[in-house]
Amino acid sequence: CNENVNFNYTDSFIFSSDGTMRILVPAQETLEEVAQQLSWLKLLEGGHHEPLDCQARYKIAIIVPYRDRLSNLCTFLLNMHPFLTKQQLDYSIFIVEQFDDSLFNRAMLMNVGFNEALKLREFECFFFHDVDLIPENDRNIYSCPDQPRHMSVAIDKFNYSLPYVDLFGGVIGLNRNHFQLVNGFSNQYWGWGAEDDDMAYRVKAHGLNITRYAPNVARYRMLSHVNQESNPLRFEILRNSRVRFSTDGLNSLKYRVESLKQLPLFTYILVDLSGES
Ligand code: NGS
Repeated sequence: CNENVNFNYTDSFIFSSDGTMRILVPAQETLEEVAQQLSWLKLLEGGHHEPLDCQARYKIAIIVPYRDRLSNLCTFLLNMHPFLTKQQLDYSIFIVEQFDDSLFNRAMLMNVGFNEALKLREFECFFFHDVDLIPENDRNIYSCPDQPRHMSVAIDKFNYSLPYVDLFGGVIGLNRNHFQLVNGFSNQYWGWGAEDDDMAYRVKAHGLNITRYAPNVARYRMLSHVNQESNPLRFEILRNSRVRFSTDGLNSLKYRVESLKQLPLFTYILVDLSGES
């Protein structure tokens, strides 16, 4: 398939000719309402879509770590499905929700999403995606990256400029081999912060490069939300992260799936992380 063709059913009310997208707002913040608003896309079970008239190059999994942000989730789904469908991708969206009461472990949830997605299908590329980031330009192509790609380069919250050169948070894309090569994310970061910096270190330590699209394309809006509780230990854990790359990650991941469901707009994985520390 050619990525990013014009829709036959061009929704010019969403996409303008210069690539800028108008961000859609759910009529009501319920999943049923969003599914209704997206019924024209003819999504398949589990939030899956593939082009009808051509073969997509890769099978792509969008992995979203999640807890208690229904409002953000509704807006995310309402905007991401038309955006990804327009790019003629073969993709599925996975929402990975933390079940236990421990501090949010974003990195571990993404490791779980990777593991569980691969049990369902041979995905070749993975986009690890915060639920509060909405792309604003449809030339920001979610194709399989040759090198790890930082997608959310220019966010409105940061005046559309990169806060620091090694930032590797928000939205990133890696192919399966590279994610396995770096042993996935660390499982050690409970609470907000530094797990993405740890991943940037992993990528570099394995001789890979972080790539980016131009900031006028890789633009995102950040939705409003209550901030996660931060991790006071993060600087300490990050300081000696290197010694743990090979022992802390996909190969030490422990969790229990409480529920796995193919819902109309996404595959839902509810997971208990509390067995791991
Ligand atoms: C850094 C954090 C990163 C975080 C980035 C942007 O300070 O994990 O800010 O955060 N690193 C440490 O705390 C060591 S943001 O404002 O986008 O939430 O991703």
